[in-house]
Amino acid sequence: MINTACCLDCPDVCDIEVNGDKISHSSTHPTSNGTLCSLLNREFSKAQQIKKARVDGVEVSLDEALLESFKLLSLPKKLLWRGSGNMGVMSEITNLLFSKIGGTLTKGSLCDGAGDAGIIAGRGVNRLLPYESIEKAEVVVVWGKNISVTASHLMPYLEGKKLVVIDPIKTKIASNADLFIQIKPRSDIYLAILLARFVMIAGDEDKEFLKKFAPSYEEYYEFTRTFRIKAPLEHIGIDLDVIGHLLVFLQNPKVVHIVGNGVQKYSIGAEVLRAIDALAVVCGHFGKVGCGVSFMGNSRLGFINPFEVKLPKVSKVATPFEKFDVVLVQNGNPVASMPNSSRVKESLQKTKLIYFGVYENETSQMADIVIPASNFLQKNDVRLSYANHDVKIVHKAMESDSSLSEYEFCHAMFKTFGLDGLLDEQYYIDFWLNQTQKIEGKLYSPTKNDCPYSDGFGEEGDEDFEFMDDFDDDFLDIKALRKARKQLKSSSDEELWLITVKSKHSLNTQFKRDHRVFIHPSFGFNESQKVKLSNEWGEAIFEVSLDSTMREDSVLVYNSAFGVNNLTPDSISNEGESACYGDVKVKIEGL
Ligand SMILES: Nc1nc2c(c(=O)[nH]1)N[C@H]1C(S)=C(S)[C@@H](COP(=O)(O)OP(=O)(O)OC[C@H]3O[C@@H](n4cnc5c(=O)[nH]c(N)nc54)[C@H](O)[C@@H]3O)O[C@H]1N2
Ligand SMILES: Nc1nc2c(c(=O)[nH]1)N[C@H]1C(S)=C(S)[C@@H](COP(=O)(O)OP(=O)(O)OC[C@H]3O[C@@H](n4cnc5c(=O)[nH]c(N)nc54)[C@H](O)[C@@H]3O)O[C@H]1N2
Ligand code: SF4
Ligand SMILES: [Mo]
Repeated sequence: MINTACCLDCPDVCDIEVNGDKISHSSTHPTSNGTLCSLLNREFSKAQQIKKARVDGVEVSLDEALLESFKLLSLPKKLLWRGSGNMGVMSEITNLLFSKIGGTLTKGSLCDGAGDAGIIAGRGVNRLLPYESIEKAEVVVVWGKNISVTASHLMPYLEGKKLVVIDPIKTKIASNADLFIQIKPRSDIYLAILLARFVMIAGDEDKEFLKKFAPSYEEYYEFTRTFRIKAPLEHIGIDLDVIGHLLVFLQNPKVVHIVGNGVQKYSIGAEVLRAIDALAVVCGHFGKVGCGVSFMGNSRLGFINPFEVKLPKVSKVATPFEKFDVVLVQNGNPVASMPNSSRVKESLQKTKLIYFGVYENETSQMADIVIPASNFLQKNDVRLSYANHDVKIVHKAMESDSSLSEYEFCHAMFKTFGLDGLLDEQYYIDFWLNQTQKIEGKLYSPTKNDCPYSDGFGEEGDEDFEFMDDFDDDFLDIKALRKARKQLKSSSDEELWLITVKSKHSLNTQFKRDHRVFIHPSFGFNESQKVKLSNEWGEAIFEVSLDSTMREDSVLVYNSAFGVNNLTPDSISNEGESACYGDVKVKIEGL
C-alpha cells in the first residue's frame, strides 16, 4: 500500500492510500469522514488516459513523438501554455526547459488572479486563513463560493455557525443559510461598499483596531459616501431590510468571510475583493482568532521556487498563439477552458501544437503531436494547497510505461537538445520539502500562521491596510466594445447573465461533462428542450434543465459544459490580468 495525496485542482489536498489499482481515503486525513469524494472515487477512476503518442494523427512510439517534439521545439518562437490539471509543484519543471531553449511563458490567470491582486493591493500580501480560524468563527459570510461542491472538506467547519450566503444561485449551502441574498450577478462590490458605509454611519466600526491598523478609514468612509443608497440597492436587487438583517450578523465579534471565485470573474474582480476586505477591516474582523477573509491563497508564499525563470511572458487569457512557431500545451485544455473559444481555435490553427496531457480533449484533438502524460498516481511530486498550509509528499503509486512525467519529458528533451543543467528528480523534490516546517510529524509551508495579520498588514506585518479610493467599472466600456462588435457581426440583443460554475462530476474540463443550461421555468421552455445561447462572441447548443430557484435575469451553465466558452469574452480584468468569464450576457432561442 502506498500513501500519497490527491493532486487534482481542488483545495482539499486529501491524503489517499493506493493498493494496486484501488484508491481509498487515508484514515489519517483530519477532515476525512472515511470516504473518497466522488470525483476521485468515480470520475477519476473511470477516466481513460491517453495510451499512445500521436504525430499528425498517427500513433507512434513515445521516442518518435519526442523526436518530433524536439524538431518543433527547435523552431525559433516557442510558447509554453500550462494549465492546472495537476497541482503538483513538479509540473513547473518545464520552465527549466523553456529557459534553456529560449521560449516564452504566460502571465495572468484563468482562475483567481483578479481576487489575488485586490487582496495584495489592500493587505500587501495574500495570506491563507487556516481552517482552524474558520472553525472558531461564530458567523460565516460566504460570497460566491459553492462550498459543498468545490471544497467539500470545508463543510464541517460551517457547522453550528450563523451562515449568510451571497450568491445569484441558490446553492446547497444557500438552502441551509440563516440569510440568503440571491444577489444580482456582478454587484457584490456595491453591497460591500454599502455595508461598510452603514457600519460607519451607525458608529459600529472598530475604532481601536482601525486607528492601529487602518488609520485612513475616515477617507474610506468619504469614498463610500460617493455612492448613493437607493440606486445601488436597486442595482443589487435588495431592499434596506436585508441590509439591516445582514448588519446584525456583522455586529458579532467573530465573523469570517469566505470568498469564492464567483465574485471576481469580472473586470472589477480585484476591487470586489478589496471592498470585502475593507468591510471586514472596518468591522475589526481581521488578525484575530475566528475572524478574517478567506480566499484562494498563494500556496507558494514563503518558498524559494527552483522553477522560477526569467522569460518573456504573454497573456494567459488572450494568448496570441499565432505569434509563435510552436506551442506546448501542458496540463490544460485551453481550447475549452480559455474564454472566447473561437478565437483560441483560430489562433492555434496558425501554429504547430504539441499537447502534453493525460486525457483526450478539445486541445488534444487539434494537436500536431500528442504526448501522453502520467497522472498524479504515476509520478513523484510535492503538493501544496491554495486553502491551507499543508504540504503533502506525492509518492509514485503505479508504474506507467506508456506515459511520461514532466520530469521524464524534460529529461528526454535536455538529452536530445544536448543540454546540461537538469539535476536529479529527487533534488527538486527535496528542494521543496527542505523548506517546509515539520510539526507533530506533518509538513507545513514556511508561512504557516495560525492568526494571519495579527501584527498588521504588509510582508513584515508593519504596514497599514490600504483602502481603495477609486474604482473604474469599465463594464460600460465592455458594452461599447460589444456594440461595436455587434454592428460588425449583426448579432441580436443579449439579455441574460451567463453564470458559469464548477460541477460536482467534473474538475474543470476533466471527467463528466454535459450540455445543460439551467433556467427559470417562466421562459416557457420545456425540460430537455434544445436551445441556442448566443452573443457576439459565438454560440452553443444546450439542453434545458428547468430550475425554479434560478433568477429570471440569468442562466447557469457548468464551466465543463461543451461549448460554454464560445460565449465568454477574452477581456482582461482591471487588475491581476485575469479572465472575466462573468462579464457577459446571452440571448436564448428555442430550437
Ligand atoms: N467539483 C469540483 N470542485 C472544484 C472544481 C471543479 O471543477 N469541480 N474546480 C476547482 C477550481 S479550479 C476552483 S478555482 C475552485 C472554485 O470554487 P468556487 O469559487 O466555489 O467556484 P465557482 O463555481 O467558480 O463559483 C462559486 C459561486 O459563485 C457564484 N457567483 C457567480 N457570479 C457571482 C457574483 O457576481 N456574485 C456572487 N456573490 N456570486 C457569484 C456562483 O453562483 C457559484 O455558486 O473550485 C475547485 N474545486
Ligand atoms: N466559463 C468558464 N471557464 C472557466 C472557468 C469558469 O468558471 N467559467 N474556470 C476557470 C478556472 S477557475 C480554471 S482553474 C481553468 C482550468 O482550465 P485548465 O487549466 O485548462 O484545466 P482543465 O480544463 O481541467 O484541463 C486539464 C487537463 O490537464 C491534463 N492533465 C491532468 N493531469 C496532468 C498531469 O499530471 N500532467 C499533464 N501534463 N497534464 C495533465 C488533462 O489531460 C486535462 O485534460 O478553467 C477556467 N475556465
Ligand atoms: S478532488 Fe478534492 S476532495 Fe476529491 S480527493 Fe482530491 S483533494 Fe480530496
Ligand atoms: Mo481554478
